[in-house]
Formats: sequence, C-alpha cells, structure tokens
Amino acid sequence: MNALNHPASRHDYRCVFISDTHLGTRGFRGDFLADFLRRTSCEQLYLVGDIIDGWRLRKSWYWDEHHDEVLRQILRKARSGTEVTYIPGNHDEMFRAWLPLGLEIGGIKLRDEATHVTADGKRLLVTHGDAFDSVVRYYKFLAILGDSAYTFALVTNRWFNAVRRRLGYPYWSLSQWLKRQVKEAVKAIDRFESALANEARRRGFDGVVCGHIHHAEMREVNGVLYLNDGDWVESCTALVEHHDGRLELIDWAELNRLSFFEPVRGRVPQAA
Ligand SMILES: [Mn+2]
Repeated sequence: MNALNHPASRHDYRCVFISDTHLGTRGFRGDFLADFLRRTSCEQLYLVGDIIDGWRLRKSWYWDEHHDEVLRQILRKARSGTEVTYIPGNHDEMFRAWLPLGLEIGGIKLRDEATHVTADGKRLLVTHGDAFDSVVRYYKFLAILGDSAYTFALVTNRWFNAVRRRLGYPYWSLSQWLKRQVKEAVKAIDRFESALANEARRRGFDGVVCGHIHHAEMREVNGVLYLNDGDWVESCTALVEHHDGRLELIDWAELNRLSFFEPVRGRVPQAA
C-alpha cells in the first residue's frame, strides 16, 4: 500500500484553510488534496479563493476523478457538521456576483471575507488577497527562474552578446537584468505581505489569512500575523489550527514523501 493511503494516519484539527487549488486545470494536485481531505477532519474549513478556476473554464477545461473526489469530500464535510466557508478569489470571481445574496449552497457559506477567532482568542481576517496585488507578474517570474533557468540564461547571454557585438551594439548583461528582476519580485512579495498585514492591523485584527501568490508563509509582519496558506498547484500546502489555537503550515506532499522512508505513524504530526 502506498504510504499516502496509509489508514493509520488521521488528522483532526479545529480549523483548516486551503486556497488556490485551481480545480478545472491540469496543474491542480487533486490526488494529493483528495487524500488530505479524506484523512483530515475539522470543525471549520475555509476555502480561501481560486478554488475552481473559472478563467480556464472559458478556454480549456480539465477534470478527472480526483477533482470529483475533492468536491465530494468538501460536500461530505459540510454535510457532517464542518462549517465550510467559501471566499472567492480572482479566478473564481464569478461567485462574487452571488455574494450580496448571502448564499449557502450544499451547506457551504459564500462570503467576501470572514473573521476567524482561534481557540486562544486571536482574531484573523480571512481574505483571498488579490485586492492587494501588484505582485503576481513578478512572482511568476521568480517562480520560473529556477537554478537551471538561470544557468541556461547565462549561457544564452554569451551568444546573445556575440550577436550584439557583431551588430555593433554594446554589451548587455542578462544576468544583471535577471538579478534586478528577482530583486523586484522579492520586493513585490514584501509589498503584498505588508499591504495585507497593514489592512489587518488598521481594522484591529491580530492577523490575516490569505492565499493568491502561491507562497505559503507564516510570520509576523508589522506587528500582526501574516498567514498565507499556499496552494495545491506548485506545492501542496494548508494552514491548520490545532484545538489549542496553535497554527501550523502543513506541506502534504513533503510530509508524505518523508513517510515513504519511515513508518507513517512516526512521521505525521500528532493533533493536539
Ligand atoms: Mn488569486
């Protein structure tokens, strides 16, 4: 049996936050999320935006049994007592038109944003985060710029400049340009985090939970908690709250890769 499906490890949390699953696209790690949901129970589940990818829906549409399973798991949770709140993002903004109706579908509440109070009394603003976005363009750039892309770019740069020289143009450093872009990307993520943290602080919250930039994070920014629950496309991350109010970022893929090498029971975090 695959360790991912090991029946020994079940997780019980007070609250689970997931976002940026992008159902309906090929990139969605539906197998991992279905597994996570199957083996996780919680009192509250927040779907923090970009859950169903409606942008893609108009062009190409991808759906397999894992996408079905994820929807089934969410609906099953809603039916069996989990309080499920769906906060639309920019990729599922078609749901935003329904917000004024205060709609509830299959036990799932549709909200523009939410306030979550942790077991130890922290008040968290829950929002997708795209309203504070000046960042995605840069972030995508940073994401594709892995080490190998960088090396490739440097090699290409030699040829590029050989041609430029022949045409009488001065030397132009691609690596300098790339470094500048990366610096801009990092600054843009910083701006996103600060903007959300400042909004939370301005409104008297202790922290903010968001998604949108596919970059899981948990740290203090400008005196409030900045919590980004990540995504299920580039990584498989969720933010969870234990029963005592402790918050934790879970990397499901990482957790389960580890469990291939040791007994599952020893590797999974124990729910409080
Ligand atoms: Mn988004």
